[in-house]
Amino acid sequence: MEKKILFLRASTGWKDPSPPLAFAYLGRIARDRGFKVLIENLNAQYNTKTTEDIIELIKKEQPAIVGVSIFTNYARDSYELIKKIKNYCKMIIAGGPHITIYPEEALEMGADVAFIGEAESSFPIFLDVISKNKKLNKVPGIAYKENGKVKRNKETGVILNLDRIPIPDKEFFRKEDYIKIKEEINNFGGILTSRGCPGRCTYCYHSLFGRGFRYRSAGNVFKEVLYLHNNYGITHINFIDDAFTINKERLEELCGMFIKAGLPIEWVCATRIDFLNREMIFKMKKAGCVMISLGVESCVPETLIKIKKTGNPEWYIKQADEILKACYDAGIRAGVNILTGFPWDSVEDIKQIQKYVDRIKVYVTQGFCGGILQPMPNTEIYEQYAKQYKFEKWWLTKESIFREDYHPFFMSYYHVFWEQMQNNFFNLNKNVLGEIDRLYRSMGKWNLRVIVKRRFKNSAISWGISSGLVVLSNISLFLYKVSPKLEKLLMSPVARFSYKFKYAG
Ligand code: B12
Repeated sequence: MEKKILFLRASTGWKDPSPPLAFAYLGRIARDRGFKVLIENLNAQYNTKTTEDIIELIKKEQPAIVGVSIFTNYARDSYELIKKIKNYCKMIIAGGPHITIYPEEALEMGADVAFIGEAESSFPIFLDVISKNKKLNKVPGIAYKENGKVKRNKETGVILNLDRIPIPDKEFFRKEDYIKIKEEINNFGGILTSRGCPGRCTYCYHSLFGRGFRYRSAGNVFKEVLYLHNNYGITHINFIDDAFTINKERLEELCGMFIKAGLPIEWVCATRIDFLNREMIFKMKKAGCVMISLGVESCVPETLIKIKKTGNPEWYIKQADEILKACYDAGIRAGVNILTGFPWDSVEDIKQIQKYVDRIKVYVTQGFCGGILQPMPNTEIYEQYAKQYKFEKWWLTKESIFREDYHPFFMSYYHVFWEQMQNNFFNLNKNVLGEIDRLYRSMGKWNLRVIVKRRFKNSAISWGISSGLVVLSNISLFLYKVSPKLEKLLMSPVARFSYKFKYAG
């Protein structure tokens, strides 16, 4: 009988616009070892399948292995899914950033095997062992139960030569799970070109890929670009690295390859402002870069130092200004991430950020992003404050507000981080929260301006439409406070229309 593996991701309050790369990497490894690969990402933005559908699928396909991928913020949803499907599965394995820290938790919650760290080295050995009915003690980087006892094998360590990992395969994903309208950006173009980040930011999770920066060669990365372009007609590449521009020489080499190939491919990336300069930005533009997302996070000196973003806030703010100006001059859209919700945040701090946002916004031509701090386990901030603020293991108890796919209209563009604000992990007082609320709404207002401006060049028309959307968002916010059901009833047609409008023509 054909061996099958089914990869699953639970549905969460925050949908995936793109296919999870983990399944593309691991799917390829499984396929190369003779497994038929099935994927059901219940969190894909247009996947409407239910847990019952998954149970039916498991009964029909009888996969030898069911693999679940887990981030901290949806660990609870994932464990619920595991509980419901457990009786129908032969073997459940779990992996991902959260499981790397808490493999035992996954076993307690019903998984048979938990993968610790990067799985490209352990997973092939695991598949071989399973296929030959050998013992799991031969597999590095896993935890499992034997006779009721948890066993944890020796770890694999990070993978040093990333070029040796086979290029992730996107053939297992259904396009319609991620793309509804023809004009929507084809999100299959995500590429990870490096692992690890030398940064020390105290809020950032780095337990999976570590702090040692490892990178793929320019040639190896470009091979993936060509694979996506030739096989899937991808013309939009999203480099999803934490800081894509860390290695300047490689960036230049890669830019040279894009320029030489002259293909109709545009690309976007994210990075830190201390790994960029004007010259690099202009070269990136020439090579097809259309947007850079910058992890600025704050302008408050005390915060920048406390979160270990920089030891020199004055230099940092100047550098951010220069980078933003260079992106503007080069014609690359700039996105700026702003993070708030730190335990020490005061009304004055948030007002200072508001002033900063107002000052730089003309250069923020992609819009603002970021969020309100969700303390991820094994980060410095979590370790320091979890006990004090009593949010230890919050992922097991905190339920997301939105259990169904519909989110109120105001969250679509205007107040994306509204739900994160409700979590209030650090018991911030009403005044600080009120200021944070205002800050993110003003960033949302700017985002609407830039989104609409990209479609309508006439400034009076674009101003009119974006102002209309701000008014509609505020109506939605008001209605939601009166009654979420009423908001859904009245605003879901608006949400549907605005979605089509965004991608039409
Ligand atoms: C792209 C991305 C996203 C995309 C997801 C798109 C998608 N389709 O997956 C978007 C933008 C939607 C997103 C959103 C969020 N993200 Co995000 N994201 C990333 C990013 C940049 C890359 C993820 C990736 O593809 N990595 C490459 C793959 C190969 O790695 P991987 O998924 O970890 O898989 C490897 C192992 O974990 C393991 N593995 C994974 N799954 C499985 C399953 C099995 C069965 C096995 C055996 C092994 C295994 O094997 C893989 C190969 O080594 C990472 C940072 C990073 N550098 O990884 C953050 C990251 C994963 N995100 C993170 C967070 C916090 C979030 C948000 C909560 C953001 C927020 N502030 O609110 C949301 C929540 C999403 C949700 N669904 O609820 C954290 C997770 C930390 C944690 N403890 O879980 C990370 C690590 C960033 C960080 N440093 O803090 N994210």
